[in-house]
Amino acid sequence: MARLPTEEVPPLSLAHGRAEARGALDGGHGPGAPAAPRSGAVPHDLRTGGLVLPTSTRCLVMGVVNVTPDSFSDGGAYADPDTAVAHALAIAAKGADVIDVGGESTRPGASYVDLAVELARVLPVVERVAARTDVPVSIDTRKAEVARAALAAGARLVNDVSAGRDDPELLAVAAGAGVPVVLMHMRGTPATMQDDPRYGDVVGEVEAFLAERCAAAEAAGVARDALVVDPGIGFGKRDEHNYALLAALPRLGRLGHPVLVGTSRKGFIGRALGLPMDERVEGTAATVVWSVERGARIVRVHDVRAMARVVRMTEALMAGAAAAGGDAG
Ligand code: HH2
Repeated sequence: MARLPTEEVPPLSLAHGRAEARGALDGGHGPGAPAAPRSGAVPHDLRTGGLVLPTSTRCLVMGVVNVTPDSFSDGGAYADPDTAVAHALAIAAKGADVIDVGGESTRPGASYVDLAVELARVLPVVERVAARTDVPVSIDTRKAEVARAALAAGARLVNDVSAGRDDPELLAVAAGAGVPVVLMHMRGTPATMQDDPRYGDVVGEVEAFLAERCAAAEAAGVARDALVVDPGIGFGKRDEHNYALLAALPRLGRLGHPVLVGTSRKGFIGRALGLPMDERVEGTAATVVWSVERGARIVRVHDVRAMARVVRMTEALMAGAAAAGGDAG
């Protein structure tokens, strides 16, 4: 049984933003509109199905819905479709700008999920969530067939951790539907990616990879202003690689596309703090502040209410600093 009936979910309008996300409940943002990120690069907005996702002006919150038995932080919690739908609607009400539905764990060591299994996991959830909220649904998949079916069921973005390499047809599917695509860097596959990852120059290699995958997506017909890039925190990286990439977000922003950052609850936070999965919310918050300040335009998170507030407060600080003329020290 769904835990959250439709009536409890407020009507949402992306173009105008939600009351809480816009600060309307407490009198607004304070110092004014969010400041441009430190990189100085202003990424484009994302458009999908008549909606504008305002990535040129603020950092969006992508909330995670894992319809899987084995995801690294919440495996099994939302494997039942009713529970997954209720969770998706709940995170929409808590401030998610995008709801990312996935049916295949990409945790280190995870094995491939059959097409039929993945379809059976995600489709009923995408269909029901898309019918019950205006918050756009993104489909987190490496398979063209899953993307195609999810888009037909109402999804409005595609999030591919393989950046169109596992199934090149996926880019053509996104192009045909005219939807934004997240292209993420990963070394190898989830099954092998943490086997002794090494780079000569991790930032340069990830940057070159993302530029090449953007070109491949454009060659497949995806519009330039539909592309989102993601350094793939934890995907074939040691801690030192994750830290280097997080430090280099302004440089990745200069690729000219919104940068998505997914640090939520990941292992490097646990190792830095010596804390288990269920105690990483503060560590995640620190990475979200860091990422927003360095130009991330989408953060992919599990703890949506808390991280939506962290994003808004960080943007208020940035706008306040800009209004005060920058560094006061
Ligand atoms: N991280 C995960 C899954 N999908 N997509 C993007 N674009 N960026 C990420 O960093 C990213 C992602 C891993 O998190 P989660 O979905 O919670 O775990 P699992 O893959 O085990 O389902």
